Amino acid sequence: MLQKILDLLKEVSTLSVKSPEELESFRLKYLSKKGIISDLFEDFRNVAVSEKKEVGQKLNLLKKNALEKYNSLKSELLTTEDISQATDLSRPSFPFSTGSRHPISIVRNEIIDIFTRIGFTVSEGPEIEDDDHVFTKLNFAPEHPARDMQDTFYISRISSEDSSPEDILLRTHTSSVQVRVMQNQKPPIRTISPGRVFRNEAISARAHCIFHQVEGLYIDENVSFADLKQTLLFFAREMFGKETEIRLRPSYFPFTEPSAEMDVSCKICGGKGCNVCKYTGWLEILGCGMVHPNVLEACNINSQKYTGFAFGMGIERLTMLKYQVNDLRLYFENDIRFLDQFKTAF
Ligand code: 2NM
Repeated sequence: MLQKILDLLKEVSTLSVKSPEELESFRLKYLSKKGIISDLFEDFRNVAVSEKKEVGQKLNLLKKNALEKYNSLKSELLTTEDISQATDLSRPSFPFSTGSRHPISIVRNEIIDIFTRIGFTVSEGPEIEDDDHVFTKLNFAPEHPARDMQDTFYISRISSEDSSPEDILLRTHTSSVQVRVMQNQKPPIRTISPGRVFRNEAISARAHCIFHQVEGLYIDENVSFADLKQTLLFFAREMFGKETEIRLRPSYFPFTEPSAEMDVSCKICGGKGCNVCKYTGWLEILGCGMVHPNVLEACNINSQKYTGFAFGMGIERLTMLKYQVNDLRLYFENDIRFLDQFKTAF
């Protein structure tokens, strides 16, 4: 019996299987209730007392080795099976969730993309500014209401009576970036400045104290109002579709003369009138005009030699028109249920 066990030990250690069926026959042959090892334990009763110790040890060893062999053959089989049939190695390792861009970023990138295609660069500047760059150089009169504490967030204010060049504040528009560009670059200048701006307003569905703007500036010799019109028509058609019409209405801004507000034909109803355009067929999207000579001179640009146009638009407003999400607060709350809906955009 001892010899039989020793032979079996050798047999078990060299065995291998190629299929689940072979593995099952291995189990039945050695490890089942009617298997070889079980039989040997039956026979063990009849072993002479003097041999019991040695035979017992070897028999236990055989049982242990056979079990270990079974388990290792089983896991070997599972891995080879997985790789050869069950696993597509090109699949992602597990289901994962991709992030999404914020709708404001999507629309800002779209605006940047359109203007960079026609030669505009992108300029950035500080969010914390001084009175000079936000108001004075942009031809805002000392008593202009926009300078009021009710409209502007002041960080430090030297005098509450008059504006002082040392007043430090959060920019209320990104025109301040363009003042810096005009001071530091020579015409021709073609640039847009996207960025956050801050106004001291009560938060509601239609107003927020932080929002995003893109302002544009084009300065060269002989830049005319016709150039402004064609540039903005191009922009409107790229942004809203090639059938889009524009309309300019006279307006007023301190930094431009003449000034205008631009409407685009309503894409939702095709100009027939609907809820979105308040039954007018038109949507206001930006302000624009010819840069005021006072602004050019304040930034050391010769207003006899150079002219320019500028425009400014609110990104939130364009995003609302594009996605029909009409509560501004949704853009600032970063609720995953809101953001998730922009996954297919980029
Ligand atoms: C607007 C409307 C009209 C504007 C003006 C300038 C600058 F710096 F050149 F004077 N930048 N942006 C401008 C003009 C902005 O926003 C409604």
